[in-house]
Amino acid sequence: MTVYFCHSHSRSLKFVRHLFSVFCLLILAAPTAWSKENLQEVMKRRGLTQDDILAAAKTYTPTGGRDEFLVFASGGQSGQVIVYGIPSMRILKYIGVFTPEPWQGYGFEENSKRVLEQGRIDGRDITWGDTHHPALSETNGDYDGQYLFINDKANPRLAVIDLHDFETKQIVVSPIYQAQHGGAFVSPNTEYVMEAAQYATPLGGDYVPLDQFKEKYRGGVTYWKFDREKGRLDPAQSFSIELPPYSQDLSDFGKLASDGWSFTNSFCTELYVGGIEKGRQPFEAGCSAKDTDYMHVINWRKAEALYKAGKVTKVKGHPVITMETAVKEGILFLIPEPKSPHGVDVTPDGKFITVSGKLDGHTFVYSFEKIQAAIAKKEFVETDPYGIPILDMKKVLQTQVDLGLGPLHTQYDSVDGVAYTSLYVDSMVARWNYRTGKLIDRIPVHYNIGHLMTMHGDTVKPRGKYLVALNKLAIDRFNPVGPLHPQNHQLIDITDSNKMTLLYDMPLPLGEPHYAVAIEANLVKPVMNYKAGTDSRTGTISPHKTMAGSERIERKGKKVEVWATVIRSHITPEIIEVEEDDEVTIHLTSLERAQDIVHGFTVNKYNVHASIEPGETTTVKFKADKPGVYPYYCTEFCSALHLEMQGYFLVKPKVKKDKK
Ligand code: CUK
Ligand code: CUA
Repeated sequence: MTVYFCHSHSRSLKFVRHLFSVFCLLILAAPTAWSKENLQEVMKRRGLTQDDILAAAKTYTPTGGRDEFLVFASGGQSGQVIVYGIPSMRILKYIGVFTPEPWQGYGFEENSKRVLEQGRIDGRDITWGDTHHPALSETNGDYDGQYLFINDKANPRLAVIDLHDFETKQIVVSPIYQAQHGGAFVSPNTEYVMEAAQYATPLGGDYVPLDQFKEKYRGGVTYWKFDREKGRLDPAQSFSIELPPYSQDLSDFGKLASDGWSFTNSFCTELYVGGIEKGRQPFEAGCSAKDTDYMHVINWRKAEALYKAGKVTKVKGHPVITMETAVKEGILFLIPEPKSPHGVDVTPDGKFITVSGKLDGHTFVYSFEKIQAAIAKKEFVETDPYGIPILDMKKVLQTQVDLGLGPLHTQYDSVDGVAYTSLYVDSMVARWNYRTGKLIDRIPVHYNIGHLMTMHGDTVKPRGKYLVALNKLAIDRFNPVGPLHPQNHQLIDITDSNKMTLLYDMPLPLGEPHYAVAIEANLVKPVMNYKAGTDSRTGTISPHKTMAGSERIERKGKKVEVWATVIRSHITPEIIEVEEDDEVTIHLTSLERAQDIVHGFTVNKYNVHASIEPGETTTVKFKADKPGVYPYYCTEFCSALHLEMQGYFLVKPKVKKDKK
């Protein structure tokens, strides 16, 4: 029919003819809504290749489809965790961890405020976090889908997320560090969650001048006991090992062959303290003067026994095994590692440990068997300034591989011996074999990759299939959105042993996700609703559980307490009237059982918000310090009568007695 228009040659005004021809061109140039395009036409219009179509087919998930793997990515500076699916790369959830998260009511209702309050430091609310490393709980060295842990580097904290409802349940603060990077990493049966300090400080954080750096500043590694029954870390059963003031970087637990041991790399073993403004060399030079740094090799099972035997000193009430004890008892050793190392990753069989030197350009593979042999024979080349025995690198090294520039982190494949290492400077992923020390192939990524992740890639049983490159820069990959670009997670197909293939670019607009972990989706079994009256943050039935018909308002002096229920489509009660300066507590119970029917609750202008999920009981609290009329309402479009799910909160002004 369009053709008719174009050829219907009227002898009317030139202008009209011109309009017609423009219209005609438009129709020919772009298919209109009413013409069905076939695949070839779409490919032509969008400039897609056969490979693009294949990549799309490998990632596209039709409506209602599910992902094979779930990713838990650090939310970086957002202090949150990002959950997305593989292969679709669809974001499924942001979990509030160290930072208030309004949708989930996290930090805006009392129950979750109590979790955030656990993260207070020196009485101060810290409402952000620099999250780096998420870790999934493990059973026999493989993910079990029960818990997720994540660290906060800036404020030395560790959080526990229960995957039965994807909520943060606990935050613990390190009693002895001022910074914390080498965590979270879990032991093969999640007995402990490990974290190492990063920037050396006096343990406990007291003031000591920098000229006493060597004597008084320290690093360390903490083993937080995890109580799986309770689903909480137990500070009363946790302990640390004092380490030299080398900047401890990343850690990993041994497994299978190396079970019972843990490994922590370090940089700045030069003990440099900076001072560019005083005419000294800058940190980056002072901290990379030497050709090697040290990996700490720790027998944590023996350390646990020492702790249980009371061979500790207390720092701020926290048990610490001193370096002296650690050396005397033979639980701590050092191994030289490549210059400015980053990343330490134990192979699935636990037999090898890989460490990459950012400035060395080599990835080192250490043999755990050789390490054990050297320790048994006491083959030490020297001790460090703190008396810690140093193993002969040449004797414990399995192989040393040149993968490219700026190697960082390593993950493993389901194929025996195959590893993947990120190359920050080269912006590539290298596939190689840690048994043979051979580079297999490399794929460019865009750009500047930090961590990388394969499916179950840090467990005893990697699943292969996919790899995600967690790139620091996106530069030209997406539509520009100002100077702060999104990060770019690139999905890479690793099923072809000849060639890795890039499948998808996912912009991540939340924080800098350092590390991520991916688990088979069917291993995670979250609930769809709570047992009636559950306080989700404690997992217990709330004393304020309220059933239909027992809603009430009670006053005790200046305290007004409300027990309310929510269900489609009303909040009971609907009118709450208080007096100026009353302390108001509103407990809300959802009477819903249906999946995905969530109500939100706010009292306008009082900065409270709750997400009341099916079966949940939660509480908001505030002081009615400003007389007036405040609507309250449900903030989720929960039903056709959602807008009517409202009420009035009235604050009567005080009667001014002294005015006649
Ligand atoms: S770190 Cu960020 S790229 Cu904190 Cu694991 Cu290596
Ligand atoms: Cu409940 Cu809207």
